[in-house]
Amino acid sequence: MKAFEVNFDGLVGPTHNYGGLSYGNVASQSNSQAQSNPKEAARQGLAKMKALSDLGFVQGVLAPQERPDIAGLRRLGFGGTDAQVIASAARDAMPILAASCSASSMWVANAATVSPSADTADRRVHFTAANLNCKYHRSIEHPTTSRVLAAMFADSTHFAHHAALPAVAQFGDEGAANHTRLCRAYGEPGVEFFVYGRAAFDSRRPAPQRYPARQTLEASQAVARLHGLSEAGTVFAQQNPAVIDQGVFHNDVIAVGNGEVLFHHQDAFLDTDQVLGELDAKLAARGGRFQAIAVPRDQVSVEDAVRSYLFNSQLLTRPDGRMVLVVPEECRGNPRVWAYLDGLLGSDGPITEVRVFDLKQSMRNGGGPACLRLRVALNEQELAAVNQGVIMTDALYGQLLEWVDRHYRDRLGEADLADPQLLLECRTALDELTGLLRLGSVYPFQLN
Ligand code: SUG
Repeated sequence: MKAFEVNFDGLVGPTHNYGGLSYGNVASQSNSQAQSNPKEAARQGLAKMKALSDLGFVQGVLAPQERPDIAGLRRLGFGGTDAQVIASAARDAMPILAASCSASSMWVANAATVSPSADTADRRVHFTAANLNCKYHRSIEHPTTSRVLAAMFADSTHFAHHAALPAVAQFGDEGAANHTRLCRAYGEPGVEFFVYGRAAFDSRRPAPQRYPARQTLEASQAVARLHGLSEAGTVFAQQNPAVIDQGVFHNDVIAVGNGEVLFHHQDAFLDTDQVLGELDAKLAARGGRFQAIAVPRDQVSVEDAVRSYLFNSQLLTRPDGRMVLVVPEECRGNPRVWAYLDGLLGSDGPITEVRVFDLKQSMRNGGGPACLRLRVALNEQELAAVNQGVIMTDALYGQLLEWVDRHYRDRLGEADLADPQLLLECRTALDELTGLLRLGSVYPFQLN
């Protein structure tokens, strides 16, 4: 049976702003308080989705969330009408209101970890929503994420959904941003590669000193157990703590895998030789031929990788079997990275094309092409069982563009977050969106 990797991209929400909320994420910290443009952000994301769909890739859309998160603010003691909740939070706790307004659910690589049916014990596609409990603004995403994923992948003969792991730092889970899958073909059993930042229950393992390690080994192991993965089909590796301290807050900022290829920075992992050896052996046992492309630090430094987001690219297999690397504009702006890519294309390797996208609005918060998409490998039957309302078509693209133009502001600063009108705009837009994407009722304001 034919199988595909479907990329579901997060649609940027109407409250996209620069809150400086992510300690350890250099872009988020350095653009704190800058004016954002939610309309442009959503258009940039849609342009990428449309371009990839036009190239023949199956492309999906993942809906944004209701913000500000009024229910969350009520849990924190702000009361009265919705407008009063916003006003008192703005007066007494602006940083908490800002966190409650974040459109961070757009980075859907953090929405969940997904295991294709070829890898799982019960031969269903498994999803575990990420608890994202390292940051408040992200920890509030998973309840709605779970409802949206359940509405997209509703058929329980093909899809299994797991609730987010316990919300404590020891089980910190950032979803697919720390997970990649190697395989000979998407529909065949593959090797799921989990990369963690620290081992929470083993203090002898090294850990970063400056910035938090968001993903723990114990969280990755729990996800593998929930999904029914085999030992032959999993590899766990520790991220190099030194690169976390340089701003590599997720593994997908320093490595990306697809098919039999792992494109990574030389300094990405601890115990690199052992990790690559295990990937090689396990993929070989599944009939695959592992190909690691290690980018040397003397050509691209970790700092260049963090600034350009070279590794936060999408590595996609074209219909002709060659691979295309989808990179952000910032890669072209960095002479060392651009020279490296030039050399890569001239080499005899599997990557034969580079496509550049302008994603500046998202990049200023540390979100590149790979952050904006959740990969789901599906066979033909499973793809047919997906809610077709979320699959990108020319018609849906046109409707979504028109919807963005009608509902989104073209400028948002911190003061605007206190405007109660923003909540109403967001709810009106999302109510219409659930109709366009045929999701039913998924948002708190639709459920009460
Ligand atoms: O969690 N930025 C996100 C970026 C997530 C990128 N995702 C992947 N690498 N897969 C984060 O740090 C910044 C929000 C702000 O500062 O307003 C933010 O949440």
